[in-house]
Amino acid sequence: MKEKRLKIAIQRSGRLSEPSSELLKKCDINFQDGLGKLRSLAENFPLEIFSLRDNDIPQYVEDGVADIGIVGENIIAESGCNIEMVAKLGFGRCRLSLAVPKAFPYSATKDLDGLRIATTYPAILKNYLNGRSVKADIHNISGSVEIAPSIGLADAVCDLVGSGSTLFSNGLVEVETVMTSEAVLISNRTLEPGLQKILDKLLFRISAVRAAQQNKYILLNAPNEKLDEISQLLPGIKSPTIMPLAESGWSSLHSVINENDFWNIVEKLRDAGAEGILVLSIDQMISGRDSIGV
Ligand code: PRT
Repeated sequence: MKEKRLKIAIQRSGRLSEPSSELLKKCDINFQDGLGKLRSLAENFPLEIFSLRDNDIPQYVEDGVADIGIVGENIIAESGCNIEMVAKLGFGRCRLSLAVPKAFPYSATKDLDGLRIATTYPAILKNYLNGRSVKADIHNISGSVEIAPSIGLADAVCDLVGSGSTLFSNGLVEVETVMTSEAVLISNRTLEPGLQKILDKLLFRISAVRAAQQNKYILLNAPNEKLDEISQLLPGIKSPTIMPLAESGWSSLHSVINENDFWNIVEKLRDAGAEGILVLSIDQMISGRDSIGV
């Protein structure tokens, strides 16, 4: 019988392409002839990959052409497709914001009443404005939204913002966040059990990769009389591993620390007498209890 394969759609060329294929590689999934073709089969996991335009991905997943996909929350919200979000992926972070020319005396959303707003996200914007009883003239344009006010096409824009430098260099000021977004894994709502099983295996690997990205492995040497104090500083998964060194009176400690606390903890460790501190990145981290969700 032909082996079942889960079909995943990722962006063919754009901001999410590289991080999406990187994530699959970190899950130890290899593709015949690499990625970049429209269709590719994984060699060591029952996965088939489609490289598509990201705007098309929610519809393909809803229709079952692809079983799962990686796409930004902004695209999902705009599509209105009936799909399931199964995991946040931690990349492609941005926000969809309203922005106005610098000279605009903006104080609240109602200041946009009756004005023209250019965007590539008309459905999200309409919904947002309706919720605030603001009636504006929404101009749906397909790109270069940020130049719309300077060429007289609109009074304001609603566009994706990363660093904010595009808005700044076009003389625009961000005034409201309509939504925040990151890349998520989406799934068709009615996956058959065999495909759901493959998705569960993929999610297990993604969860291990994501946990590893958020943590670092730390090794250090400490004088025995400082072990208690230094151990207290290392939260780890459970308690730190402690092993005696060849030099008497000294021990080696191994633990895992979260990247958010990283510098804070390392400084405290050094002040408490730790020496030879080594920090390593982790490929995968499997705790057995962690799960990723949306
Ligand atoms: O051709 P295709 O339809 O596949 O791709 P696309 O042109 O629609 O999308 P692409 O590759 O530009 O972005 C893919 C996804 O990346 C988006 O749908 C978002 O989920 C996410 N993302 C994250 C961003 C940004 N950050 C981002 N900064 N998408 C677009 N931008 C653009 C923004 O539109 C603006 O033009 O970057 C500019 C602003 O950047 P800053 O850093 O100057 O603020």
